[in-house]
Amino acid sequence: MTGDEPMFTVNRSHLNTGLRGIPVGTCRTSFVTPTEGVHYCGYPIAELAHFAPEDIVYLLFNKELPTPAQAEAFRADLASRGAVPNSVAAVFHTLPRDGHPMDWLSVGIHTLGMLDTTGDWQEDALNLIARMPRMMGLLFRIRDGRGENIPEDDLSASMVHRFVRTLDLDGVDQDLMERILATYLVLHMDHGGGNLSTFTGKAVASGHATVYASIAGAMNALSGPLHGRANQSCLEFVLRIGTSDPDEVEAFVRGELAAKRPVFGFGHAVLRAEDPRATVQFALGEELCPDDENFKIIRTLREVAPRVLSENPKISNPNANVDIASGALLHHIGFTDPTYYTTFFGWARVAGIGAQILDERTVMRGGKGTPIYRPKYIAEEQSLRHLD
Ligand code: AMX
Repeated sequence: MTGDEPMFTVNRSHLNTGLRGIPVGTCRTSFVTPTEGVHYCGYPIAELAHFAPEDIVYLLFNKELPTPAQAEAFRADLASRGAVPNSVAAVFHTLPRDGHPMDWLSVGIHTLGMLDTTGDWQEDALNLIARMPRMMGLLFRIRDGRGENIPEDDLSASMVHRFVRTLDLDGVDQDLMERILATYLVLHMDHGGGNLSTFTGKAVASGHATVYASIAGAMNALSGPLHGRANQSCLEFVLRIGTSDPDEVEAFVRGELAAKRPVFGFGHAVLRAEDPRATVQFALGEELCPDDENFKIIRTLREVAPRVLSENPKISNPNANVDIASGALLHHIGFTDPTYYTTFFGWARVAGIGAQILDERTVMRGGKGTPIYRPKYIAEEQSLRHLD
């Protein structure tokens, strides 16, 4: 294929559709297919689900899974970058406690950037990834009013362990929490080049704003209810159902559809089968918490909702999406407030967005990088006029 062959024809009907389906660039970290969902650097996500998050960060940045020696060296590299300055906690103490956790996350990333930006795309992306676990733990604790007596960070530990250790919640099974969070992070790290938060992060970076400013912008994009915050809405939906009785769940689903409300956790813009990330999390739930009340509800929903949704031929995919199961699992391990859920999604995405920013800034166009984003907008209802 030559560089000048047409790939796509833009018609007037494509305008004001949010660039939906219009090719704008290439992505080296992941792609999504209708049946196998997201693939990271070619590997279907189902094959990667049980890797350690650090190995998948390595994959996204290096495009190959690490050998054992490379994995060990990469963990040591992250450990050397992970220290979070005390002033991050000081800034968190000044924030409104009822501010949304995603706004806290964005402020936290900006704060890290103000304290220590090197200006090197790779250094800054890896530094931010290494600092996320501690920053996330501080965010949860201080927003919850538990800002005192925070355990010291252990930089040599895994990313997930550092978060769980900082959080130091009473009465929870920390091993279970680590297992579920590790899988959650791996499943959510990347999802192609054009999803809103990734696109936003790359767009901000294209003007040579810092990695921190770019990823804080991406987190703001992710916070919207039509994007990352859907996982918060999903668990709120499950809690509203409140029963795993199939007849009652079916009546609830039909009631939501009749009221023109979405059946959360089902449907997808690209996938045409159950999202493998949902399948992985259902299997994890069957193994780890089969009797959890919310898990029982989503198990019933998984049976009932696709059947009911398929009655409407307009719905392209009646099957479960990634968000159906993650909330029930997070709730089971002690995260009972769904307003925090999107911060886990954001934490994971820092890796994919960071890797994509690095590719766009240092690899694309033979290393020159993608130029500053400037799509064309066509003037509407603006005939030329002059002041009399
Ligand atoms: N419940 C109710 N209606 C649904 C539906 C669902 N689960 N899934 C699709 N539809 C409706 C759409 O709203 C649309 O209606 P319209 O023609 O009146 O606008 C019609 O069916 C056709 O939609 P589609 O082509 O199948 O999907 P889409 O690309 O327009 O939307 C999505 C995809 C995810 C927004 C939609 O399936 C939805 O709203 N699902 C419920 C909310 C949810 O779970 N969101 C999390 C998505 C996971 C993710 O991507 N992070």
